[in-house]
Amino acid sequence: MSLAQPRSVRNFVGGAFVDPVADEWIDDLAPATGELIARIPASGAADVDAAVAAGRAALAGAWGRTSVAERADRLDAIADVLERRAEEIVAIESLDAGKPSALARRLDVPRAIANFRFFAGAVRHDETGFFGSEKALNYTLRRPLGVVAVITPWNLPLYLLSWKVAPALAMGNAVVAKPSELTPLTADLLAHVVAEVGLPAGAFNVVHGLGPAAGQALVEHPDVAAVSFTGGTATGKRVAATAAPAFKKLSLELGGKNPTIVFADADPQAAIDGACRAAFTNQGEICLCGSRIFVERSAYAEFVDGFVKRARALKIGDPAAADTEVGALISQAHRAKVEGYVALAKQEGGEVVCGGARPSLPSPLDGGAFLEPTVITGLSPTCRTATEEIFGPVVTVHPFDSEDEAVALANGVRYGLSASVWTRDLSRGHRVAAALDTGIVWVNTWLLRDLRTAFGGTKDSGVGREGGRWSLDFYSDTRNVCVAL
Ligand code: TXE
Repeated sequence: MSLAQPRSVRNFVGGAFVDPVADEWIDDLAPATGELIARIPASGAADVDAAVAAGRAALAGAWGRTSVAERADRLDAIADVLERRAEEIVAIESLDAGKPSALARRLDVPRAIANFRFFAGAVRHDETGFFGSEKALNYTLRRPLGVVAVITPWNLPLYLLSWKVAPALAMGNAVVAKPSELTPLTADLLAHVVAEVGLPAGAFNVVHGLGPAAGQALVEHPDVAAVSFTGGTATGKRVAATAAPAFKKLSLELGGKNPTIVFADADPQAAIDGACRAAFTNQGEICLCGSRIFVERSAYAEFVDGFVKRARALKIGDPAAADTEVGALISQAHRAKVEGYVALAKQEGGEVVCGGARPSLPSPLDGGAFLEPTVITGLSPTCRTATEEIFGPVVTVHPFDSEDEAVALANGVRYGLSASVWTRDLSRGHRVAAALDTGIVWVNTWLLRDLRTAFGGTKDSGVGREGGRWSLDFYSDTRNVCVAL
C-alpha cells in the first residue's frame, strides 16, 4: 500500500502545472498507515490571484466562445478518461482518504464519472422559459456567472468535486477548485484529465492549500462570482460571512446529524441492514450518514440485538483489501475528536454496547487512524453526543413511543440534511416524510440517489440546492429578454 516515492503535486493554473509562488508545501499522509504519500502546495493569495486571472482570461478567450454542445462533448470526454482510469482512481482515492477500495469502486468512482455524463446530458437537454402574450415575447437566457470557486472536503473527494465542477463547466463558467488539503490526489488527477482532453487553458484550475489561506483568499477574491462549498458547518459560517457582503452567489452543503427512524412494522432485516449502511458507510464520514437511530419501543430490543451483531461483523482493516468494509478515519486528529465523543457519551450515561476502541491491526496499519464501529445506547436524545455531528463510525440508538414523538426527536437538532424512515405502512412513510425538517427523506432506503433530484439541507445543514436543474440554476445567471411585438 505504500508508494515508493511520495508524489509531488502542483497547482493547475491556466492549463499548466506550477509550483506555489511562495514555494511552501504541505505533507499529505495516508490515513491507514500515517505514511507520507505526497507533498502539495501550501498556496496563498498570489496563487489564487493567478488562478482567478487564468479563469477570467479563459472566459474572455476560447472557453468563453464554446457552445453548449462543445462543452457537453468535453464533459463526456472527461468521463471517458475517468472511466478508462477507474481502477487507478480507486487506488488513489482509497490511499488518500483511507476509505475501502471496494467502496471507492462501488460509489466514489462511478459517481464521479456519472456526474460528468449526467451534466453533459442535462445541459444538452436544458430548456429555459418562454412567456408569450399579444404584446411581447419573453424568453430566458442562461449566462455563465464568471469565475466560480469550488471548495470541497475530504470525505468524498472526487465525487463531490465532480458534482460541482461538471455543472459549473457545463454552464460555461471558469472554475477555480480548492480541494481539501487532506485529500488532494484525485483533484490533481482530474487536472491531468482536463489537460489530456484539451479543455481550453484556464477553464479549470486547481489551487491546493489550507482552508484559512488558499480557501479564504479564494472566497474573498473580488473576481470570484460564486462559491460552492461543502464542508463543516463552522467553516460554512465563515465562508458565508466572507462571501455574503460581496453579494457572491453561495451554495453551502454542510454537516448533518441525520435520523434513522425505524417503526415496529418495518421489515426487521431490511431496517437493520439499511441502518447499518447508513451508520457506517465510509466510516460514518458522509454528511448523509444516519448517526441517530430511533426505534419504536416494541421493536427496540430485537433491533439493537440485530444491529450490534451486524456492526460487529463488519470487516475493518486495510482499505486496499477487497473485502474491507470499514477503513481508516481521515486523520489521527479526526479520530481523537471522534474518540472524544465516545468518552463524552460515557460521561453522559451512555452504554457502549459495541466498538468504541481502536482495532489491533498489523504493521503498517498500526500507524493508521482506525476506530471500531461503535454503538451507544441509554443516552438522552437531547444530550451532546446525540445532537452534535461526530462524523465517524459512532451511532446512538434511542427508543420512541409514538409517530409524533419520533418526528419531534428527529427534528430536535440544529441540523436538517437527510433522514431515513423504515416502515411497511406507506401512508405513514409519506406523512413522516412531510413532517421531517430535512432537505432529503428516504423511505425504506438510504443514499439512493437520482442525480435529477434536489440535494441540500435546511437549518445548519446549509443553504441552497444542487442537483439536476438546481445545479444548472445555481451555476448560471438568468436573463429575461422581452421583445415587443
Ligand atoms: O472541514 P472544513 P474539516 C464536518 C465534520 C468534520 C468537520 C470539520 O463534522 O469533523 O466538518 O472538518 C476548506 N475558507 N464535515 O475541518 O474545514 C478546507 O480546506 C475557505 C462535514 O476537515 O469544513 C476544505 O477544502 N475554505 C462535511 C473545506 O473547506 C476553507 C465534510 C472543508 O473543510 C476555510 C467534511 C476558509 N476559512 C467535514 N477553512 C460534509 N458536509 O460532508 C477551511 N476551508
